Amino acid sequence: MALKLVIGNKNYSSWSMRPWLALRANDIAFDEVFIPLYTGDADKQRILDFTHSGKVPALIDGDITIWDSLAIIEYVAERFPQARIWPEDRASRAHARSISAEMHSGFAALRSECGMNLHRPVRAVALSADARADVARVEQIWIECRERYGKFGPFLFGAFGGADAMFAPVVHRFRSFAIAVAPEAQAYMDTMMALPAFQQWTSAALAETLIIDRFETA
Ligand SMILES: N[C@@H](CCC(=O)N[C@@H](CS)C(=O)NCC(=O)O)C(=O)O
Repeated sequence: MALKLVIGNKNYSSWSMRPWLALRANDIAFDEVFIPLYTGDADKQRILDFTHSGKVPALIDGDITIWDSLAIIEYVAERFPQARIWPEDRASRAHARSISAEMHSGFAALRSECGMNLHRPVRAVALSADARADVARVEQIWIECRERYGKFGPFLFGAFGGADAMFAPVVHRFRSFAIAVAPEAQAYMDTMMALPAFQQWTSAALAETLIIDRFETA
């Protein structure tokens, strides 16, 4: 039975984007179940019918349901070891998991001040000190990875993997909020933006017409 990935609006749902990219960039087949977010009780119930968390993304693999973006990426890594979602080397894998968990649990200021909204015209806004600190930390993470693993390829640990999937929406945030970054970080963003799976998500997002007012403020 094909995997099913339940996702929200591609324009806004950065959590949906992460496992979607992990699957698509590795050519793992799945059916996409799109449920528009914040439209009211009926769509919320459709999400609840898949997962009691009431949130997307969720991955359905037969009678197994996995919810939460990072748990899905971990599951995909186990289920499809040939995809090499995490680096083979134990120390590098620990590093990749650390930055992925840091992304998953942190960066609240950046997330709230620079929401992912692919339709939004590129425009800078004044960021709080906390958001600026988040930007600096993301740059540091990317640059450190590029210094350590650049010899293996252009992504954080060489080939595209779980950590890249976790940071992909940040590339859109930096781009659309015109956040200037160091050349090494910009090179990583360019690599990500050239990834076919990233481009597929982006063009599907730009084709969406649904507007979620609460995300159109920045
Ligand atoms: N920590 C969760 C966050 C999931 C989440 O917040 N999803 C949002 C969309 S990006 C959602 O489903 N919102 C719909 C709702 O709360 O009704 C993850 O990593 O998957």
